[in-house]
Amino acid sequence: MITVHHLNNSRSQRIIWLLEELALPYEVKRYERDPKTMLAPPALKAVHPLGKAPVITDGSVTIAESGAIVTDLIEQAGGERLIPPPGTEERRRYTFWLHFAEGSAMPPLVMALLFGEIPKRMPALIRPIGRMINAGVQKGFLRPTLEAQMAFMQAELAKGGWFAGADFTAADVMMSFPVEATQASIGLASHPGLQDWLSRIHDRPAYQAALRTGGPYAYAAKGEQPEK
Ligand SMILES: N[C@@H](CCC(=O)N[C@@H](CS)C(=O)NCC(=O)O)C(=O)O
Repeated sequence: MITVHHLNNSRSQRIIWLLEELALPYEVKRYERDPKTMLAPPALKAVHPLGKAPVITDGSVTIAESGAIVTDLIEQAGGERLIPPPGTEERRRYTFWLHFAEGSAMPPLVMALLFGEIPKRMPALIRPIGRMINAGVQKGFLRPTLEAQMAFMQAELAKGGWFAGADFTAADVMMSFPVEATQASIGLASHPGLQDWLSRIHDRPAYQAALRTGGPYAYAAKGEQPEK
């Protein structure tokens, strides 16, 4: 039996969702973030040395890293479901988005979060300097990067409706967290194509079932927030 080690409000939500889409048997072990630091509890380090979510275990097998877990689960499900056939343009697109999600889309989102924390954690006297550093990096680098990513993702989705083409695949599952995190960070108001895609994934019965299993998930809000 696959166990998903699930941290609240985290990337492990999409692993529960994928398991629901594939109808593979699994169980969930929940971990709660420290409300102050937002870090995972030490118990997750007992499962995997990095102590981050997601991790899956099954007997003696332990797998960390979302993309590696998604690849393994697709193989376990027979290697044909939610993945385009090898040698096709759709398969190349699938592989691209599977890597893009954590390799390119997430780093600027994490940086935007961390730089936003800098002024909050500085002594009041020098906080204005922290605010200046944050504003400079957000405006000069992070915002343009996020804007370019949103435009690119929307243009690619317009080609077939889903990230790999005309069919929903596990690439859409991988891309859910970056798009949800973009919505939470700067909003998607100027990108209706991304909002539409987000609404379509949120409406999927398997996504809804995963929410019931995974517990409260702050990123599941529909995409109608105004852009910040
Ligand atoms: N690239 C990794 C990122 C893992 C990661 O950073 N997970 C976050 C949750 S979204 C985490 O565990 N954060 C808590 C911590 O760092 O203590 C993946 O996709 O699995």
